[in-house]
Amino acid sequence: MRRADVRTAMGLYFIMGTPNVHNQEPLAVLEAALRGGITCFQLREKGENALQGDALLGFAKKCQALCRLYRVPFIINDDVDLALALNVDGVHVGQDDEQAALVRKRIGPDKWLGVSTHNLDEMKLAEAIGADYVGIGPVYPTATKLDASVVVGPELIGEMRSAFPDMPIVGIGGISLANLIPALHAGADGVAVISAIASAENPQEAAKSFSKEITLILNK
Ligand code: TZP
Ligand code: MG
Repeated sequence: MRRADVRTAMGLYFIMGTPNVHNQEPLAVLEAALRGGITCFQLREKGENALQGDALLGFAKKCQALCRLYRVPFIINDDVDLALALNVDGVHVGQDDEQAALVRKRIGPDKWLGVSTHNLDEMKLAEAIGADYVGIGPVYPTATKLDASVVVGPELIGEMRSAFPDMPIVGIGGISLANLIPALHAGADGVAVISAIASAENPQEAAKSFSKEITLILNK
């Protein structure tokens, strides 16, 4: 790994937990997304009816196996114990989760560490503790994360990019095929989506359409 690989992986970053999938089989949705061309996957098992304990461990292992098959990095949201137990590729934490500096100590220097940021101060701190990438958002209104903070718009991505030219940045929140261009033009290395793929009637086609558009705009 290093920054070039992380930036490439940020291109089309799919995030999913079983509560984000309706009327389909979560693993089938993940495999469809992988076939459609996602470049990174984060297991974010949160909310009502979220899996726990052995059920979560079993599901995470299956996600990991699929990601390996498609050679896509597998990131765990928030759960450092699970990340270490499975020796996954990285951990993503928000501002309310276990302190990023502590997470870095626990996971060591090699696993990717992603941090959600909402302003320049959080970005500075993320950089200082050795984050490999930051998520910036919500770029647009989202119904997926009930406790999401205020909408920052693509403008914040632009500010963060100017201040931190080399930091891998992924925009998140309410991103769809109809509105991803401003986020990319503002300087993001890619977009992270939940519902645009997890709730799509055809997740493979949805991922494929995103992938095409992103490749076109970023020349990836
Ligand atoms: N963090 C900020 S917004 C968000 C998260 C996890 C939810 C993104 O979901 P969607 O469905 O792509 O808006
Ligand atoms: Mg979190």
